Amino acid sequence: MRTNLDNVIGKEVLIIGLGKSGTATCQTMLDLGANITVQDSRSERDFDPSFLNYLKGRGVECYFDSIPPDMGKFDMIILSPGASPELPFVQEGKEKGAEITGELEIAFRTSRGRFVAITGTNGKTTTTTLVGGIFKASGRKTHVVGNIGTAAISDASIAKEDDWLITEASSFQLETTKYFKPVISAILNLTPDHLNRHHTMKAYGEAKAKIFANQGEDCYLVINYDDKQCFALAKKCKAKVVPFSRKKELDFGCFVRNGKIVLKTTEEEIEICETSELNIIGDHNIENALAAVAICYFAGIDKETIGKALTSFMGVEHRMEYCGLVDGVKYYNDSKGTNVDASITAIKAIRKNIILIAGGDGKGQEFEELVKEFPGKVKHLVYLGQDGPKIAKTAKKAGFTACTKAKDIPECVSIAAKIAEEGDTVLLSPACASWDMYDNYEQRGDHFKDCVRLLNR
Ligand code: UMA
Repeated sequence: MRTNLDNVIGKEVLIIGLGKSGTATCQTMLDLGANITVQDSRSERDFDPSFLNYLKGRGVECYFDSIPPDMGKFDMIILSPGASPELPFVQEGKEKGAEITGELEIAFRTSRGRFVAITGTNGKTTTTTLVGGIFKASGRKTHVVGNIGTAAISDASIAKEDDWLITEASSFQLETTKYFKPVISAILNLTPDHLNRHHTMKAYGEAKAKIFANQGEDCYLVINYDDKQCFALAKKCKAKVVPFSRKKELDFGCFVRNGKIVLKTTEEEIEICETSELNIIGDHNIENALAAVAICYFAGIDKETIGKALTSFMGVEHRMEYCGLVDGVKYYNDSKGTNVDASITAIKAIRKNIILIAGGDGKGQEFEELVKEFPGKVKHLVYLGQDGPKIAKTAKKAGFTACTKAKDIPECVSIAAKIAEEGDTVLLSPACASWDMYDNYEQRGDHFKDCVRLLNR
């Protein structure tokens, strides 16, 4: 276990949010001997009674849909990623002396394992899965954790010195870090997202840049050379910077030359594989592959293992996931396309004749950029959810009138199936979070796939 946390015995710790992160954090902090209070904005009846009994049995004080009356009593407040540090009662706790921190930071402090952390607006899950797969193929003891689904803290304390925690890190998780220091970090790209939480691009970029804030010369930062706004973050980095580029040959870093993925250092230049050997489609996936190659190379994995694992990788569920062919129409589930940039990337990966299903919780985004991608690509927009009408309004303003409203995913699929002709592609890529209609994007994607399966009957 790392320092900084061996002194929590008897300390008053408030954990905010009892989802995946909060529940696992609660378990870890109980094991470490802290006095725990939990707070969740949901009401008590939303939780499993046996779980609540367990908490009460272990002396945990619970506040559901209410706030602890004495915010001055806490030494530490641990936020779940979904909870903002700006919450007024969190600010009050801070003013009264509590340390404000988050689940990823606590995971780092409680773990002996080595962290690789991957962030960026898009591609995090694919790259994290890919890196995890390459690490596993190399025989390293690997935990694939973080925003991808398993809270890092769930595996943190069981990881040994030789274990690797391949961590997908969101801006929400990074925002509350203080000592977090991955051996290798990566920033894949930077485009607007989560602006309702971070308010400005500057603040969002700063949250992402915390991934390398504690890294020194013994560490690596892998970063997208082609994305100017992203690459600019590296100026402040003390780690060795390893750029990757899909567009330009580099003197040092990972890049594409004559259709081959090449890694070049001061000592050697190696060819990993042809980009045509990748099973994941689109330019963005070449970028994810370049980042993964750089991360794995600097973790000491040999080129054969990297090349073999890379070319056998089949992609990630809910991310441009092929769901089948019905009446000559291809269906793709990109429910993980929860922001404009992700959906633009999805549209770009398909050649033409797209029936796009989009909408949901837009998180304060504007949709002009999304709509700019429609000409020559999108035939029809089927929109749903809280911000679907905003997308349609933006499209109509730009002269794209082929828009149909649907009340839910089944109706979207049925409308899209009616409109689509042989050779077309139906693409669920909402450009929005799912939170207005589902618990998460996985549920939304699963529902979409179920609806597509029913079309086959
Ligand atoms: N809650 C509060 N107050 C708040 C906000 C939430 O009490 O102000 C409560 C909710 O009522 C709920 C709990 O907190 O009971 C949920 O906590 P959470 O939203 O932090 O969700 P977790 O279940 O802990 O899942 C989180 C990540 N969720 C978010 O960042 C919103 C998961 O990423 C991640 O997989 C998981 O930790 C494990 O690391 C999901 C996500 O949507 C996939 N991430 C965003 C994205 O990818 O765009 C960042």
